[in-house]
Amino acid sequence: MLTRIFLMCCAMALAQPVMAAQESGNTHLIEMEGAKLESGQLAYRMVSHKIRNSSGSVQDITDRYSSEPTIPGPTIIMTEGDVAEITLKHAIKDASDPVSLHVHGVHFPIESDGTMKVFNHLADQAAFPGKSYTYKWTAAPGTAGTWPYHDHAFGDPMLGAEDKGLYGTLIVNPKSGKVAALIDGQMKQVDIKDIKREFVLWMHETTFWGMELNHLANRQIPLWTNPTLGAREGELVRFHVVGIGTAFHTFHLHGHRWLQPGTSHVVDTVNISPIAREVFVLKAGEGVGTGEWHYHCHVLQHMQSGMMGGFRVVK
Ligand SMILES: [Cu+2]
Repeated sequence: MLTRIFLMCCAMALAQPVMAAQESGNTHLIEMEGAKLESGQLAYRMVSHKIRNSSGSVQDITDRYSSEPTIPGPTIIMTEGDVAEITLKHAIKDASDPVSLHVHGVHFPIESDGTMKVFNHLADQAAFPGKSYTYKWTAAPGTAGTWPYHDHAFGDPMLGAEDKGLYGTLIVNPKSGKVAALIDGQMKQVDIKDIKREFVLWMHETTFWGMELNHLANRQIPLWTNPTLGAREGELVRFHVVGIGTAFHTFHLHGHRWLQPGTSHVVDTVNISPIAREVFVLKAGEGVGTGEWHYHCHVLQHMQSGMMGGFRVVK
């Protein structure tokens, strides 16, 4: 009897975090597909994203996304306490290999690992041609951050095809709604809702692949390769710099500096190794004003190959 009570208590304790998340947070109902671009590269596309809140009302935010497949893929934004059900469809023409979705950072059961049986010893967790696969993620407390998601199945059942463009970004905002930043030369807590523009920059071999999250227009704008970014002087902007592939980079932004997350270090150049991230908020043009500020990888060989872009700060 005691054992039974103990087991019941354990089961309740184990079940509690997921239930708490479902009760307090939103549920994201997402449909995505893996597709092929005209260039032959692969890319994810957002088909549908609906958010159901704790009282059951549903908001459709699909129109915030590009209607076309993009590199990087759609940026999924959640808040600590949210859960997501993501159904991935196979839409890669003339391909028999399955496509999958493997995410970092958040919690998920082993069935949602997005890997193949040869890898997880359980099952193929991927969408085969004409089929789909559903993944469940929980943005549990403590999983706030910017995380990559990517394929782990196509072409090579051990590695997948992230190298061909099947990768994207998950942002889990903290429940507090605030992030640390260096603003007007001081460490401050910034309200995330005051950030009107975010730039997602993936560093892949010798190219930046970018996306703007424009919260003024409620749109995700694909920026493609080595883009020029734009902001108004004094605007709070958040950068999400992510590495992918095999190369090691040094991300540098001219004229600006930021607080290295979790520290009081002020930096203007950071190392970005594959799947490493640097996420920071700054005030556009702070102390330096308007101008065509540049960002680039500081590895000379990568710079020589054109790994750079502009950060245009205007009045
Ligand atoms: Cu580099």
